[in-house]
Amino acid sequence: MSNHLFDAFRSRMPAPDRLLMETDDGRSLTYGDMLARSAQLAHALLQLDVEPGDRVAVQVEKSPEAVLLYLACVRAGAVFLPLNTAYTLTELGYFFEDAAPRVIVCDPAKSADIARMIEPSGAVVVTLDRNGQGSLTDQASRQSSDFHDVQRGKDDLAAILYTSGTTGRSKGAMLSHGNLASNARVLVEQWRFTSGDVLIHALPIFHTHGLFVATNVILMAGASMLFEQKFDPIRIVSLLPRATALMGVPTFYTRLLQQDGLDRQAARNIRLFVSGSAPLLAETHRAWRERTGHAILERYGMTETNMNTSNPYDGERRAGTVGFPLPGTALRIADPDTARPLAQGEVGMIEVKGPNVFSGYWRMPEKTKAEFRADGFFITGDLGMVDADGYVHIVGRGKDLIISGGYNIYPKELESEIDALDGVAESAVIGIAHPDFGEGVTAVVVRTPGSRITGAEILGAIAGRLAKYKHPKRVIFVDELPRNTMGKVQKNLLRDAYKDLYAS
Ligand code: MLC
Ligand code: AMP
Repeated sequence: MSNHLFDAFRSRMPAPDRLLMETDDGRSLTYGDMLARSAQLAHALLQLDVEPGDRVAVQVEKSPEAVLLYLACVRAGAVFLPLNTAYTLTELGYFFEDAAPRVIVCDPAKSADIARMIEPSGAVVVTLDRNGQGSLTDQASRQSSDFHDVQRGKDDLAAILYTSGTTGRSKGAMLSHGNLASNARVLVEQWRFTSGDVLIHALPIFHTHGLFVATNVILMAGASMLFEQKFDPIRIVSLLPRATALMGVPTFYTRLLQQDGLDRQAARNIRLFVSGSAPLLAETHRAWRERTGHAILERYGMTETNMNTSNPYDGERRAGTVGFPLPGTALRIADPDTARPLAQGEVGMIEVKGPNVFSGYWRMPEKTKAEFRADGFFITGDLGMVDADGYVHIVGRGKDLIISGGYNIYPKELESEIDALDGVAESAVIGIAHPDFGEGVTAVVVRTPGSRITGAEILGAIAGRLAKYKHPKRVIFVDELPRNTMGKVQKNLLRDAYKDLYAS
């Protein structure tokens, strides 16, 4: 039977004894192990009555088993729904209600709370731990290591990834087998991955970057990865001589530059450093080149579209740009209001179309419609321009979004929480240049008359409700927020006023 995405991996699979991954706690997994164990997990999913198209929501720590579970979902025809391990129970409640998963896979510490929370929905809650009796891994160990992959075509869903929305509710981006397979194939070709490559994988695997860019590219190339639980710059420098490639968010590169051991000698075996998910400062690009002799290759993507553009493998990797549209992806710059295509050099909305672009938001036809043009181009929300040589520059965002260390934070979500507190009249949450995270989440708050609410009290109130990475790094109190004549808060004035807040 044909299973579009897994067949694509299978077609490039090396000999069964080739290494797929080695972990920082000394475990290794070959391609043969991957085939057998993902088959066992796929059987275990079917035993839980998972049917094609059913969602399997997964909030677990990074591990080989988590990757195997992703592949098992693909093979069983299920829709993999990974969730950031930082999400609180409050945040999870929304995702479970919206996605209505058949199975929820979580860490043992959370399973009782989650089971209680979703009780009426009928979803099954299981854990993935290696030693736990009754865990999915345990159930899988008794299954056959042969599995007939469930038939899935290129338009069938492989995954749903939630992305926060500018106006509140998170939206589930529906990604098909074809979206993932086509993008991985293009990236393998563009970045010249072969079965001889060894990638340092230190990204989380619940977002596009770590899961679809890094992991899918490795599977599609039949290559190997050094699979790190966390990003630890000292350890990454020590791993460089054993690897040929590294993919990271800009914070990886700025933190690595602080390591004395980072030099040409350490990077002697590396052929490619890739950066994405947030803007890489031209200054970081230059410093990296000086220290290692390598020009970082910057690319641009998003959850809804996978990767859209990349700097060239051969040819100039131009600092401050995200390179050229990938083969098969059409990119244009349009007037955000009228959709009129703009000329080269003009700044406007980046719009994209291609096999990489998702089919829509889960159960949100209206929101889906609003973010596509009539001719099928997706409106990214990023503002950019194309220079005379065809390089795409991202010059800003048309959406109120903060990117901190590669994670997206929508101010609206924080503002709603803060505004609801006693003693707060209103708030504006902004991103301010931050030397480590790129942008630092900052809350500017107006107290109600007579209120003495403190920053610590505000942070205390959102702890347990919102994931830690979303929390403001600073809370600033002001008498009033600047507004334009329409009454809209002028966040640009606030960003200007506090631009040096985190300057080191
Ligand atoms: C952790 N913290 C963060 C944070 N990460 N705060 C803001 N922004 C972040 N990104 C919090 C922690 O909870 C902690 O709080 C404090 O900050 C310091 O933590 P740390 O130990 O320094 O953080 P660390 O665990 O080292 O994580 C930093 C990081 C991580 C950069 C390694 O954030 C990371 O892996 N980012 C990658 C995100 C990613 O994969 N994005 C891709 C999205 S896909 P406290 O108070 O407890 O000390 C996408 C599409 C595309 O965007 O194009 O790729
Ligand atoms: P996400 O919704 O988490 O997938 O984040 C996608 C957003 O990250 C994009 O819409 C961009 O705003 C941003 N992004 C990704 N890569 C880059 C890059 N190389 N430079 C600037 N912004 C980027």
